[in-house]
Amino acid sequence: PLTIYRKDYTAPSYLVDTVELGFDLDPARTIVANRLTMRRNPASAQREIELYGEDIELVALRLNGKALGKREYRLDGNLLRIPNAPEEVTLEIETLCAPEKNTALSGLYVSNGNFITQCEAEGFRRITFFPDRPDVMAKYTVMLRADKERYPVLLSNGNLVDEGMLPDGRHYAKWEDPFLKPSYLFALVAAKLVCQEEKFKLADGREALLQVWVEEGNLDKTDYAMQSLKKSIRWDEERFGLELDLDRFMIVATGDFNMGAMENKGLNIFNTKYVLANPRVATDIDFQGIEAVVGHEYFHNWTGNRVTCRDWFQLSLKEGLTVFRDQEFSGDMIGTSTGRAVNRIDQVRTLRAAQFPEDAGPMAHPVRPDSFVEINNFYTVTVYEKGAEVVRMYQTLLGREGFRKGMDLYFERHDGQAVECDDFRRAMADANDRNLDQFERWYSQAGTPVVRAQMRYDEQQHAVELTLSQSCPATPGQPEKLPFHIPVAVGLVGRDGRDIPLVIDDQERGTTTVLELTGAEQTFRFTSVPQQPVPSILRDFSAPVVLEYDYSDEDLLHLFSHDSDPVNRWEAGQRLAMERLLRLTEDVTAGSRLQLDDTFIEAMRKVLTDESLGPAFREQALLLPTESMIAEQTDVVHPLSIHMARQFVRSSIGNRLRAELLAAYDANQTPGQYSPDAESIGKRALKNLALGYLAAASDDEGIALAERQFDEADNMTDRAAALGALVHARAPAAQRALQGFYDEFEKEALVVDKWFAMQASSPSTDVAAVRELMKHPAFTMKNPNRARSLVFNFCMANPVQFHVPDGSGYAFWAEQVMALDALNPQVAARLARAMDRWRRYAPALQAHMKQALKQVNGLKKLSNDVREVVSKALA
Ligand code: B3K
Ligand code: ZN
Repeated sequence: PLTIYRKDYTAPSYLVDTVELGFDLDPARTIVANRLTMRRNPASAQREIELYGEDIELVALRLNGKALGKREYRLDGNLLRIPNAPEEVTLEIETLCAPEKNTALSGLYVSNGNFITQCEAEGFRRITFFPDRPDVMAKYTVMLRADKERYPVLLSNGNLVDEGMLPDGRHYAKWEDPFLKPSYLFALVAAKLVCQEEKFKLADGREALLQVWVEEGNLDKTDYAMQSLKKSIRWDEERFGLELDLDRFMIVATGDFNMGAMENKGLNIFNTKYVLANPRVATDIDFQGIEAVVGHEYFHNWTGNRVTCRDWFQLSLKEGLTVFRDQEFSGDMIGTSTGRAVNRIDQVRTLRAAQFPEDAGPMAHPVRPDSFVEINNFYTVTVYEKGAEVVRMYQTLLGREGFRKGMDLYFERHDGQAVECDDFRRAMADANDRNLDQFERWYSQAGTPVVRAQMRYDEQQHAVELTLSQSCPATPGQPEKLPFHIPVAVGLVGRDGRDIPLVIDDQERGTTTVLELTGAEQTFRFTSVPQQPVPSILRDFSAPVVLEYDYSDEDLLHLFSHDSDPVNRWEAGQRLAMERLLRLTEDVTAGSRLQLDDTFIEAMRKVLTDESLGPAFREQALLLPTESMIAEQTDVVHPLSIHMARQFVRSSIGNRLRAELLAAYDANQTPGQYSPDAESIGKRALKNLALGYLAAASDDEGIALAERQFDEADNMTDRAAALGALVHARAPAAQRALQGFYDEFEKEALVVDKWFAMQASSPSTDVAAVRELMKHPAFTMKNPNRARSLVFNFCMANPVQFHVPDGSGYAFWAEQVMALDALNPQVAARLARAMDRWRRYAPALQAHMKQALKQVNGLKKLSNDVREVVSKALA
């Protein structure tokens, strides 16, 4: 397959002014008429018109009214070229496609009888021939025609300008989008749907019509999405002065969707998972996910749509920035400072559990990649989550106001344009009169930097010298790295647990200050420090780095009890736990007796019983690092040892903190009507964490509690937590509960997904059991949510069974990747990544993994998507 390089970018040869699309929608045979007005791009030396088309049949092609003969254009693979075209051109293109055969869910497809589109990144070319690249922005008019009874609702981007009846029971709707947009933001929906709608007053007094469209029977699950949309609109007005620019904003939910949601202009299309919720079927985490994703897609309207990407290498320009915006939105919606911290801790956890491993593996790439084979493989945690950290660092360096100034300048300069990550960085620098040249390395260098800190206390001078040094491991194609510009937020915690006021160069710097590490090594000197402090470094996780500091247990316990920065307070607990988990993992492998010290248990007891801390924070503090996080810290990974070590700590906590856990369980009940507010969510989280630990202990009381909770709970959060506890503890009641759960929720697809997921990730579910589950009538590989719930969860969230010594888990993986690739390459390539870190496993496992990878790579007929992932893994 062909590798595409960022350095090879050239401007488009022709620009498109207007696009008129006509659709005659038919599942088997849809006719698309496309009328384009184009003109030569003065910025390009290229004279040929270049259009892309994929899996569509060209029926007719006319240029300035004249049909083009076979010799007047060339069609090689997916590229249609028209040489010698005049300066100004009107192209008329007629094509055919078969939406019902489109299992890749890219382009125009059918989901449960409804027409849906997904065009990002390169799906528009599966609808019509077009210069399908984000730097070609045009005005669209869309005419939809379809059978009225089967498809009563006809939607596209922008405003509805006309509708009416046609002969033979068909009807039409005409939509006009007043804004310039790239083709990847085009969307249409032709469907049998119903909507919840509302008029909403915007800051400038205009009224906008907001709609959430779902299948009949789901109108009882749209409230939260609608509320989240209204909150998002308000928040963007208030925090960034950005207003909704359309009279109408629509969200459509579909059950068949490759990812979470899509920000098409004025017509966001969502996976049902991020729209549908009520207390009966959705958990707290689902509610939070809806708020975040509704916000994310809405915020794209400015960061992504009004200002878009020049090319797909710049993807993080819109994604990193928009994730940062949705994170800030979620934080502001919680409001309280510990609430925000808990939110931040979740972000750190995601980064460590998913992005750090990616950055250390065969698919490592910079936030702005230099090359790719298949762009869909680069919608990654690096581009999204690390990209968001990079944006967050501007705010940390420039302050909130400085960041806002940078945003204002960015829009002032680039509204209506397709730009690069560098343009964003320049806006931040210029608006604040700062030099951010070195900061560019966050975009160009892959890998997680390691910051090593050392502290020296000078008793005579009452001064602290903090020496920070940085390095970054090699990544594919980047053997050497240059120093990054790293904001390191620091505080000094005194013996009394209070922050010591910071003084550098005779300047008072408050109790937390941001040090800027730009060299390979730098020393910062703090004066007026009366006693030797414990340093609290990287407060609020001020940069996406690994921090190394030789903390003693005593230091960590001190920070765990006193650090005024809640993120570092949590971090101290994680360090205490990680140290023990690593040692215990070695003990399991060596066959030594397992022991957990009182110091650790006492620290956990203290946090569990500290009423001054909110329940949400206590839950985070008591949550152990995940098995994948532990694996990342070991040289040779033995998944079973890690699992057993972690289970040992879990059951020890369950046994030794039994009374306190029971008390926390009782104290954090949330009687009365369910509400997904932060405080109640925190209480349920702590209560259910306690339940999990109690169920992992050796007596039966926890199990009995879980059974009771399962039977009595009136909301999905508590139901699912209880069921999970029963299943994971292999309780005798688990089977009955699973059956009851299925019977009750058989008709709720998203709950059936949970049912599969819970079993797939349970260490009692082996390969044979997964194969059995795949025969269940409710299972299908064609639906991405369902495939993820069972197959992905087994391969990615059940390390004990996936990594069984005989390699049967890997053989299963190979089989499923190949089967899925034939249906849906994008989704298959995601599953392919389960093998990313294969070189880190014990040699016997490695051999089996390599064989499975080779088996997939040996397939002649393989998508570029999967080919890129497996060949990079083997390289
Ligand atoms: N921009 C879309 C992602 C499209 C993925 C294409 N494979 C969703 C989002 O990030 O908001
Ligand atoms: Zn996005």
